[in-house]
Formats: sequence, structure tokens, C-alpha cells
Amino acid sequence: MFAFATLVAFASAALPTVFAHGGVLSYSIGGQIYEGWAPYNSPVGQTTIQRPWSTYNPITDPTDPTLSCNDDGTSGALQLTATVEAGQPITAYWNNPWPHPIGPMLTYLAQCPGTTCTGVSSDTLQWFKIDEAGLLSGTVYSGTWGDGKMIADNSSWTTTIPATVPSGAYLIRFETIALHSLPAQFYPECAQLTITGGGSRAPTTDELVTFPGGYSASDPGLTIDVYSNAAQTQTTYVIPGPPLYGTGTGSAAPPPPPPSSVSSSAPSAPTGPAVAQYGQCGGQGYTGSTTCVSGSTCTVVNPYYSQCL
Ligand SMILES: *[C@@H]1O[C@H](CO)[C@@H](O)[C@H](O)[C@H]1NC(C)=O
Ligand SMILES: [Cu+2]
Repeated sequence: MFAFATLVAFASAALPTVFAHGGVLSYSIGGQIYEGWAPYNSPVGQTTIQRPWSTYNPITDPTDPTLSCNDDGTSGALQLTATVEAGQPITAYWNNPWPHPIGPMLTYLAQCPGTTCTGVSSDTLQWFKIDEAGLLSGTVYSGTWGDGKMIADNSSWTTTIPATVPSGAYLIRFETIALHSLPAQFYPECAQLTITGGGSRAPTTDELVTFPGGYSASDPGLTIDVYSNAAQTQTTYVIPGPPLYGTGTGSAAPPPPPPSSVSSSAPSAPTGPAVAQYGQCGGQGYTGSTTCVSGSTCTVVNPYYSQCL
């Protein structure tokens, strides 16, 4: 709590609007709390299961390149991954109290190729929706929304990992969309999971979307005017995004292809200053040093990422 109070004190000086917005600050899995990324602190030394994210401000364009995980898609230098069993719940906690009660809550998973999401861009993944809550009761104008339930539940949202999803490396993307003003505001953050004990029901092709790509600025669920005359009697709301996992009618999508040529990204001859333990030391597109500090070894994690371990 002290750290968060400090953060707010700092951020409020730098960003006067910060109190109106925010994001997922921590997670709870199996009784364990995982603190999230702190976007207004230095990235140096941050060690968390959450993917880095950059701002409390909302994304207001569904084609924004940061829509997958509210950042450039990369993992952190000291990225961690939490293990969760399929069928078990995971809770995300927003800054408390979350300020926007009007709009839907959505949770997505995306499977990564290989055995870890570390080093895999969230922009390259295909997402399927495992949980959603739109207009829960009443009218669009004055009813109760998923977002309102999230606030009432201690500004938190609990999603159960479906027991049927295949085991593997995943990103989980919790999102709250705010509709109190237009354009709609998107607040997505992601965390890395290893799902164990899973099933064999792969998402179907029609259940999978990219971000950006999964939403369109013309989606009825994103253009709705909650203050219109029509909204005062309207009791239906169409949640944006693909059909919920388990309800799609397409064919089963193949799992993401495994890393193709691990040898092509094997660490090359050591050059440059040594990389700290857990830092990146190789991978496709990486141009930095491939030398690790003494005591750690540059290890191929996947084609995109080698790490000093
Ligand atoms: C409510 O959420 C805060 C984090 O925002 C957490 O520290 C606290 O334990 C939660 N309270 C309950 C009763 O779950
Ligand atoms: Cu806001």
C-alpha cells in the first residue's frame, strides 16, 4: 500500500488526470498475490508476471498498436511467469476504487509458441475470450454493467481458466472498456501464465482474434450512446470481440507453431559489455551484447529470446 500511495503522489504531480484512469495493478492466483508492473517507475529491476505497460491513460482507438497489452508488445527484461492449473481462478485488481462503472469486462487468453511467452510479442498472438460481462441488469442508461460489478467486487475481477484449454504458455489479458464517454476507452493489461493440467479443446478459428484487429470502431458495443433516449429503454448490449471460447462453430485452430529453427538464434560469439543475470542476450532481431556476467550463461529460451541464466 505504501508503494501505491507513493506512486499516486508522484503520478498526480506529473499527470493531473491520473486519478480518472489506471489499470491492473496486481493479481491473485491460488492465494498468492503477484504485484504488477509499475508504469510510472523505472523499468530497471522490475520483476513481475505482468507484461510491462506504459500509461494509466485509456486507449481510445481499437486500431491502436498498443491494444494487445497497453504497450509495445514486449516482455520485461526480468519477466516472470505464474503457473496456474486449468480450472482454477485468477483475480486481477485495478486501482481501487476503479472510476468507470459503465461498460463491459472481458478476459482473453493467447497461447504462445514454444514453452514460454517471454520474448514473444503480444502483437503477434491470437486471442480467445474466456470471460465477458456486459449489461447485467436494467437499461443501458441506468443499469448495472460488468464494470460496475468489478468496482463493487473491490475493484477486482475473477476469471476461471477453462478446464478444457490445452496446457501451455499463455498471456492472459484482462480488459475493462469504459463507455461513459465516446470514443470508448480500452484498458487492457496482460500477464504471463503457464497453464498446467489442461484439456484438449483448442479454440476454434472463429474464436480467435488479434489485437488490434479484434474490435472495430463501428462495433455496436463501442459506439453505443448510453445517454441517448433509446438507451433509457434498451435492455440489450452486444459485447464486442469474438464469440466466447466454447461457443464458436469454426474448426479447431492448430496450436501456434513451435519454434522453427532454434539453431538460428543460438547465442553467437560473445561481444560487447556483459549482460546482467536474467537480461536478454540473444534472439531474432536482438543486436545487443551476447556476453553474460560471470556466473550466468546465455541460454536459448525461444527463437526470439535468449536470457542470461
Ligand atoms: C481489495 O483489494 C485490495 C487491492 O486493491 C487488496 O489489497 C485487498 O486485500 C482486497 N480486499 C479484499 C477483501 O479482498
Ligand atoms: Cu479513466
